[in-house]
Amino acid sequence: MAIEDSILPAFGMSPEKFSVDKIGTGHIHQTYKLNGKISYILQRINKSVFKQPEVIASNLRFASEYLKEKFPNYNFLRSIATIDGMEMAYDADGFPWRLFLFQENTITIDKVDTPEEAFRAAAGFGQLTSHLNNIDIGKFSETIPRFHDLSLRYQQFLDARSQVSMERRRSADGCIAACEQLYSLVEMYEKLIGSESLRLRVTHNDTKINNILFDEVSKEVVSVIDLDTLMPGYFIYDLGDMVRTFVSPVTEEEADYEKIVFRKEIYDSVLEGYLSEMGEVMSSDEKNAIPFAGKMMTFIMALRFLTDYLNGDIYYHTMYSGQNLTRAGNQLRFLELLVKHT
Ligand code: GN1
Ligand code: MG
Repeated sequence: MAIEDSILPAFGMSPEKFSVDKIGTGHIHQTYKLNGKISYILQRINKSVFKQPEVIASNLRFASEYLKEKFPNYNFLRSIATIDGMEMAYDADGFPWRLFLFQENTITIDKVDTPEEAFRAAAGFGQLTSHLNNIDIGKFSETIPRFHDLSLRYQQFLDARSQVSMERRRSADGCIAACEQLYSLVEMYEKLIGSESLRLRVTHNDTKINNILFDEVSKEVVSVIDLDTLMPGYFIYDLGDMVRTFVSPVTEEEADYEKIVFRKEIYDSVLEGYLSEMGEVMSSDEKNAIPFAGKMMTFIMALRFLTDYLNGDIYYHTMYSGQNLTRAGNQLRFLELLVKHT
């Protein structure tokens, strides 16, 4: 039985009315496009990563209700309810599925080509957090506990290092040493968070460029997508992941590290775009932390990719052996450039 056959009836829809394409480049969920008179996006949530999918649903409900009241024109993409009024439908294996209306005439991009794209996307992510500036953060829970906690990620790297096979250890030696040398970033992170100078906000936590839908023609931001990690966080997580993924002309998959460069005009536009929405609500302490954001998030991804390599590639989807190590090296190269230029 095709995947959609068992799940669509829960949404009151007939599978035979659609043709199905598997889409998306995400590492975590499985995403399908249902092509029909009206088209939809159907997504299976990875329940070993999101151990409490109901938390995703409740966070999104709070955000959506608040935004509907305070910013009625804001295009917040909510999933379509099942016939029982639930946010998700569960399949026979216990996986939750969600359904969204496909946004016609929109495109996503995998890398930033112009400062305008960087500005608009950064303003798009910034607007989400600034619109939620006064929402009661106490209503939100973490969908993945300590997701962007650099101390935890460093500890997970140490744990993986202590139990890695000889062979993988040897191939990863250079990356392991580079991460060890960057430990001072963990100390800086702990100091910054410990000082309580950053406000806990509702952040997106996955602000890659391909999580923005642009209008196909005007190239304006239509909406922000991939809201599973919309949860309490610090602004450095969002700004930092934008710096990480916008500023290099190549993605984290690039194996030719010569192609990784620091594009200053894009970096400046990311900051400008983000501050165009967030500038008024950020404190001066937060603004002082801006240069740390990209470094911290790039280091976290280097650690996470390396940790996964050391653990035998159990988290991120890989297509060739050593891909996680390539990703880690890519991030470490970009981090070197960030340290030099910012
Ligand atoms: C994962 O699945 P995707 O591509 O949306 C990861 C992010 C990483 C990203 C790196 C839940 O996101 O934190 O930045 O890969 N999401 C989770 O490409 O681990
Ligand atoms: Mg994601």
